[in-house]
Amino acid sequence: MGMLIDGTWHEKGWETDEEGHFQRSETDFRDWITTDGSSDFAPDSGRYHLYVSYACPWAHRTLITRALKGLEDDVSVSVVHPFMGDDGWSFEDGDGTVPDPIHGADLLREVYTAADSNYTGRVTVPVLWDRQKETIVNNESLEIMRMFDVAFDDLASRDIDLYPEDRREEIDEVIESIYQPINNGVYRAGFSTTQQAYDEAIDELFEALDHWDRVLGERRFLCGDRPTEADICMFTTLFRFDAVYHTHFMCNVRQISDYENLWPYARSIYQLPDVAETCRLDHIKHHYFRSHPSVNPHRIEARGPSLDWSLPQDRT
Ligand SMILES: N[C@@H](CCC(=O)N[C@@H](CS)C(=O)NCC(=O)O)C(=O)O
Repeated sequence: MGMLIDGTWHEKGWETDEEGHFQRSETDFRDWITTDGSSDFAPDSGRYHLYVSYACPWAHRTLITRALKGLEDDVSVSVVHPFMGDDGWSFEDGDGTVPDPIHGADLLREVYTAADSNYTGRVTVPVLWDRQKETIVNNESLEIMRMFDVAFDDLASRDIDLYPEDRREEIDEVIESIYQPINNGVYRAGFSTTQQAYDEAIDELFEALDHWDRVLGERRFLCGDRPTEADICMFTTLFRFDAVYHTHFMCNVRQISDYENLWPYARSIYQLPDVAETCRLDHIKHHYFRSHPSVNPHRIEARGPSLDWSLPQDRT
């Protein structure tokens, strides 16, 4: 694992502050695809290419949105190998790995230096590449998800609006409110280097999960009776929770499968059309257990649990 500094690779782990709190870096490529000509990037079938890891919860958001909207024929995809070692993400052969058709890259960092030969920053997934301008449009999952949902709506082969106009404020609030305690909370717990930083993260995480379990006792989805982007953001963390975060990141106060509402709710998202195909527990377990030597130095992959995500659920 490492990062690019002025276009050169340096081996470097994640940062924590002096009190042991995990620090996540900001992403750098933040252009937008728009339908009204207000940016250099217009939605177009075949123009954009998405680089993902099946293991990564942030990249998974973009894959689910692409699937739910039916954009598979419009946005092509490359999938990195689940193991992230000293060289970062790679396109090494593996079950489910899909090579880079544009640069023929061996390593994901080549895609970043192709966009900016002096790039400084972490080499993360997801990445949205523009074949026409030969650059990275954006590498922030929430923004890529939003572009697929809104800007690509006319190309979408499935009529589903995950960011309906009348719920936007609420959806933004929910996404924001689950980010620190839940989506990033599992990382804050797992990568903390002091007891105090871990305790803070765990308290916030389980308080938030308990809260949303109660809300989901009253509501079908996080923002009402239809799935929205907020549910996708919640789901990618819930899907990894019992298999990885519970053990690997020591988020072991409760499991998602212990929750009365969160568990059937998470299954109901998994069971939406084409979502299951984006879910690769093998890549998820391989990545987390083997790629974080500071957390799991012997890189042993934990066996369980055996959960049936296709178990019927009667949420209506
Ligand atoms: N803010 C980014 C975060 C993406 C991210 O951190 N991806 C992780 C994989 S789960 C990654 O590629 N990490 C590589 C690294 O930090 O070196 C987003 O939401 O898109």
